[in-house]
Amino acid sequence: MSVVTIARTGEIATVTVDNPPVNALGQALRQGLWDAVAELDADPSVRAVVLICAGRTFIAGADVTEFGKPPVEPHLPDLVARIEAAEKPWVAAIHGSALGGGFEIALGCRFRVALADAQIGLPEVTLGIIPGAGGTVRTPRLCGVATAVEMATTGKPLRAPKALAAGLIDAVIQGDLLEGAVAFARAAIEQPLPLPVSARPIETPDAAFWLDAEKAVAKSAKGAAAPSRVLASIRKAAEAPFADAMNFERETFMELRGTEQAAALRTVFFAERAAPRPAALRDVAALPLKKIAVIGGGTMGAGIISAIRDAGLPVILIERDDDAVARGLANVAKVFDGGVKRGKLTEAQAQALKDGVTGTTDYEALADVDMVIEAVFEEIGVKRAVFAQLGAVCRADAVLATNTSYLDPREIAEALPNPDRFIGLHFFSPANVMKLLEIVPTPDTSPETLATGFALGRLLKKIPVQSGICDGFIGNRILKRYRAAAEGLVRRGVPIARIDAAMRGYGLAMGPFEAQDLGGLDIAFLQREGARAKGQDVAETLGDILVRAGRKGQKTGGGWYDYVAGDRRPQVSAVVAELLRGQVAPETGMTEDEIAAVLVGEMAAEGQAILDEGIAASPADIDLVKIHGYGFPRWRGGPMFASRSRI
Ligand code: 3H9
Repeated sequence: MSVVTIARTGEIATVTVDNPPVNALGQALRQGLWDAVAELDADPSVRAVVLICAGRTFIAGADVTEFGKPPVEPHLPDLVARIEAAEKPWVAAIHGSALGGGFEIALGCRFRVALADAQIGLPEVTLGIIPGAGGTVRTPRLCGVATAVEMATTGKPLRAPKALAAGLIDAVIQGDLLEGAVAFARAAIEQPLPLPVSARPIETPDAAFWLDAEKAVAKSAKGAAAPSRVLASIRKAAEAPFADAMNFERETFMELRGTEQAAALRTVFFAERAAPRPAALRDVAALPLKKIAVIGGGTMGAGIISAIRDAGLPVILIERDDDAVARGLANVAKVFDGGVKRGKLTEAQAQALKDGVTGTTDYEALADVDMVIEAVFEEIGVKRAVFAQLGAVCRADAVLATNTSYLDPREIAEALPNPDRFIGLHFFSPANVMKLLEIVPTPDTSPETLATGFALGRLLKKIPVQSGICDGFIGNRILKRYRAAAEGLVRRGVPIARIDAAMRGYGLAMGPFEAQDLGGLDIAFLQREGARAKGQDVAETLGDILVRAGRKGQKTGGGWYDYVAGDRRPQVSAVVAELLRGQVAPETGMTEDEIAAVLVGEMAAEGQAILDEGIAASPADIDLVKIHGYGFPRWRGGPMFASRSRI
């Protein structure tokens, strides 16, 4: 079947694109559109053309799977120019998303109309590239340079009403898109036509504007190359003739397409889309999820409840007494009130989200829930007691999940009569924000229960990654090795502050020591102490020395660094130097690049061990864990990708 079909309603022709799943602009589609322009130009009965798409979306962009291969004709910039130069005006009728090359096609059309919930955007920077078919050159001619810079440097799409206000589209269609677009086209051909977008004027901001924009982009890009390159391309559009700017854009696009960063971001793009639907579970039906309960309303429980409410499901919160219920509900309310403060929610929306949470101490309330997620204190006895009660009151098919981060789920499930519906679901704090969800089945977990864990991940718009059982699962196990390696460098004489600076320079938001000061050194310390108490041979760490001296991080006024009250900026600590004296070699001259190479190499080595043991299914899964749970820079592709391509 052809990916492009043409129909005629009187003097308006309709070109329909049907190239599932997202109408990406592969070669066949580009050729089909090219031929359609020629055919309709040659048809004297046609006065205007509506371009519309079948399926869930308008053209979602270039076909990313083609990026690793040599470009094949017709090239996208030529196709956009061909549509723009068509003898009949084309009207892009947008539903779903018009992104990247899809939006560039729409920019070649004389008019753009869209359904109210459609979105348009230039997400190329999220793939390590810039638009390559006029996106940076035509967009500012419609909406002005500032809006174009915002769109193209962040990659964030705009909804149709905002796009209309910005001048990027000509109308928002209510009701049937095709009917509305045909009516729009009929009216438009009775008026003088506007200029093609390429022929419209563009403003030229002064040097100060570009300086500010460059500073802002350098700050937010944190090492990613594409945002500053897309800015340069828009500047060229503002300062050079159209054709020169198009050449500049194309050259930049072609250069970036072949870079390591683009390859990394493409790999992550496809891994993120594959993760929620593992091949092994393709034929396994998940159990329906209509009502979920969470045990424990602390920070983690409240975050999980908020995430479930955001997905529209009612939640029951169970706590051990009325005061704890009240505190838990207040923790949830704080999350939604924060949304109001940040302008993300109206008061009414926040209230509706809060109203969907029922707090109680009565386990009998769980008789009809489909899933329970336990998020109580990380202590085996406490957790077992919870599951003993759940086993007694819940439906036999209800999925029972623990949010443990370090305990062995098999030991928690020992109290359960039918452990096939038991699973580990490890959320990351704040659970309503962090994308990662580690899914940890036990040997007893049924395929349906596992599939339901993934279904929850999809429902909550998380990145679910399956992990086998080991100390810390995938993410915290690698974190432990990373921190130990960072301490190893300190022992070898590398200053703490230089290690943190190296990892920030690498693209993480924080280095390993600053991060520990923020989260608290005591949690890991207590785990080590627990293991020691059980007779395990756990060597004394530098962190142990600090905790024993009362330095647990920012909350105690100091950890690896000192902190002045009310100021979160770390200050190099003479006290720490004194405490660690004798443990630390004289200062060595390791560069920041060398430091990052060592630490990322250690992460990758632990990742390889995790793969070898069958704890993770693929290097891509490990990379998703580090990117979405631990702030590893996305454009580096994750530690496994980065070490394969030798950082
Ligand atoms: C570009 O356009 C460059 C140009 O400026 C210049 C060129 C010269 N290509 O996300 P979903 C697949 S750069 C190939 O789950 P949703 C995806 O892998 C591009 N495949 O759907 C998945 O496959 P599978 C700029 C693609 O409904 C399936 O489609 N455009 C592409 O949740 C469904 O995807 C973008 O960056 C693609 N471009 O969301 C847009 N896109 O079923 C990227 C998706 O085998 N796409 N697939 O796992 C999106 O943001 C979302 O897919 C979209 C739909 C919002 C459209």
